[in-house]
Amino acid sequence: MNDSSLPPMTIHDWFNGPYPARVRIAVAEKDLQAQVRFVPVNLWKGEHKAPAFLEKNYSGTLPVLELADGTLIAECTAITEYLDNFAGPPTLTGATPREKGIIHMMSRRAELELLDAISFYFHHATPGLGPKVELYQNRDWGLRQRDRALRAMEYFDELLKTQAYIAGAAFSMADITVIAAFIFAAIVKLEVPTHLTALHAWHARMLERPSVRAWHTMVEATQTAMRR
Ligand code: GTS
Repeated sequence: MNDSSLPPMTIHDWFNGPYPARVRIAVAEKDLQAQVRFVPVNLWKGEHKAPAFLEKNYSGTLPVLELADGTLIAECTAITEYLDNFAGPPTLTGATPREKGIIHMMSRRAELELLDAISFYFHHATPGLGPKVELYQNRDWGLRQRDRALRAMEYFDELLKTQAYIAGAAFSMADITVIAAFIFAAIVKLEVPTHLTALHAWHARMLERPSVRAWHTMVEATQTAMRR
C-alpha cells in the first residue's frame, strides 16, 4: 500500500543478504517502498556484532525493523507479519486461521530445513564472513547442514509437483523464504540439483514476480556501483 500517511519505517540490513531479501521482497509485495528507509549494516565488516547494533538486536543478525517510535522488530517472519497487517493484497501470512497455520508451518520448515541450513553451511563449512567475524566454526556440522538443505530441496520439489506454491494455492511468506534459500545457495555455490524440475519451474515463476525481479536488479546495480 503506497500511503504517505503511514509512518516512516527504517530497516537496518545489508543490500544483498538473503535474509534481508525476505523483508525487502515483502516490502515490495505490500507496495510499501515509499515508507521504508534502508540503513546499511556491513556484515563483511562485522558491524552486526558491534555493541551499538547488538543493542538493536540481541541476536546480532539482520534485518531489523525500526518504527518511528523507536520500537525494534527483528526476525524476518515477525517483520513480515508486521508489514502484512497493513491493508492491501497479497496477504503474505494468511487470512483465515487455517491459512495462517499452514503458512507458519511451511515457513518454519523452509527456514529450519533449507534456508537456515544453507546459512549454517556457509558460516561453518566455508570461510563465511571471514576469520574476523567467524569466531567459531564447526565444519562437520556445517557439512551436515548442507546435506540437510539438499534433502529439503527434494522435499519441496515433491511438494511442488502437486501445488503451485510452498504453502498451497497462493503466494505467501513461505515462498519468500524458499526464494531467499535460492539466493543463499547461489552465494555459497550450492547447486540446486537439475533433476528437481518442479522446484526449478516454481523458482522460474518466482523470478518473474516484480518484487523478486526488482531485488535482483537492485543487487546488480549496487554491485556495479560498488565496483566503480
Ligand atoms: N532468524 C533470523 C531472521 O529470520 O531474521 C536470521 C537472520 C540472519 O541470519 N541474518 C543474516 C545475518 O545476520 C543476514 S544474511 O546472512 O542473510 O545477509 N548473518 C550474520 C551472522 O553472523 O549470522
